[in-house]
Amino acid sequence: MKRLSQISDISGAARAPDYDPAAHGCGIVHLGLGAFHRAHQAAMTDAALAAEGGDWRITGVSLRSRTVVDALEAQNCLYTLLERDAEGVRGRVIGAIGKAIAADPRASLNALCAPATRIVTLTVTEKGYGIDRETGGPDQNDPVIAHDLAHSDAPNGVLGLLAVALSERRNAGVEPFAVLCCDNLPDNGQFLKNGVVGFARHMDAGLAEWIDANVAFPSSMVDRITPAATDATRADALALTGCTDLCAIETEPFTQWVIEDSFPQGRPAWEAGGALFVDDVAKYENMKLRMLNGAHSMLAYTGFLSGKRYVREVMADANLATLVRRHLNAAAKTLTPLAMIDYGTYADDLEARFRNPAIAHETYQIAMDGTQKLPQRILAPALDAIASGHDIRPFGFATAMWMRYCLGIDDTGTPYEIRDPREAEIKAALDGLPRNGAQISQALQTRLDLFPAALKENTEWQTLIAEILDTTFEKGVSSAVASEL
Ligand code: CS2
Repeated sequence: MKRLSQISDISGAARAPDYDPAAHGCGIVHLGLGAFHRAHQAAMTDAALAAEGGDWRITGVSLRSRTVVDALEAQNCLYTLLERDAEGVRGRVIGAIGKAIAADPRASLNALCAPATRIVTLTVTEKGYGIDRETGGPDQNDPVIAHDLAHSDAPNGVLGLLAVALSERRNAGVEPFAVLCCDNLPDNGQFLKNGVVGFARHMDAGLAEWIDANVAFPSSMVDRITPAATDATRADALALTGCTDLCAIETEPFTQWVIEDSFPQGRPAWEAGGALFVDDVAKYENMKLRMLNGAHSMLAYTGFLSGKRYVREVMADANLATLVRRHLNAAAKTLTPLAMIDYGTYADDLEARFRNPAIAHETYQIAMDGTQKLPQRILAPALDAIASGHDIRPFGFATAMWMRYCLGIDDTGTPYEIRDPREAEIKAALDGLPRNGAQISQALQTRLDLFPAALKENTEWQTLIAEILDTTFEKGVSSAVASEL
């Protein structure tokens, strides 16, 4: 069987890039070479290269695993992107990645320092930055940050890599790159800027000032539901291309990228892939975080605890689907109006995307890292709902379901891993507590610094969560769901 490595190898029904990838140099370094990057920013860059060309291929850096790098390098960094929906599956081979490198500080720094690198993009997940949400600076309790502060000659984390690379560029008289955060965090450009400037301050105050004044950190909102690839992904890629492709990934047809247009050294024509350039991303980001991601987190905990493996199964359950719509409506009420967008239509479209029968998106995957997701997805809109006198029940319900999930055992008695970077703290907070809603809720709210004071002091919020949790303990999660209807 042929292994995908040349565009000319593609004999099946997949579409090959409309340009010659080898004719384009690299101008972007991407940190975090996971499926989401390959389904989203790399696909948009591919469209930009086809439309307007330019030396904008991507050097992808995998910060953790070598596996994806070896697999990509063995196939000349080409891979098949499948789009699935009720109509079927379509495939396209992406040529935008020019090179892949694994966690090797010097190789990563060389790529970051190359004068041709004009943009650095990142998808490292919420926890991957090592930024302390309270101070906005580097989290000194994070082992990667601690290592990098002590060894700035060989940084492993993103703050260290960016600060050291910017320092080397400054010393060499090379213009800085623009840094484009593509993770689901509010005001993600400023968030990352604060982290990098904070890290640089530990190295050299002058460097921190220079980064603050000279480096662009545009914010962006990214959206494309991308489940983990499976054997079915690889089998369909083979059928469509005629080639074995170990890097094939699958996603939904929908894609959205809203970007602040701040790229002093230029950028690819990402509009060609559907990107929207705006002056202020914040409203789009809040819409997506509170509606899509907030509903996702709610349905992930509730669905997982109800025995639903995939989002589509949650949506096929009439009671759960009603709660998803309730959550979307409640989240929409916390948003300020956005020109050209009707939040009701956006909610309809989200429901349709969640229902996509061809996408196998696991509730357990979305449930991961709750401590990193809850603040911006559930707690921030809950605060706004309180301030404006709107119903807080949907947010209290989502929070109670996360707390129920934190127990690590479902109603059938099956244990599971919580999969959260703060799992040890969650376990310590709950250790020895009886199944009592008020006590469990209190413990998680006081022992983890996630909950804003205005929520901790709100008696309606407290009573709501304790009651919902008690219903799950006394009658099970399905009764708690039914009581909401
Ligand atoms: C999901 C997101 O895993 C999660 O937490 O909510 O990854 C979601 O699928 C993407 O943000 C969609 O763009």
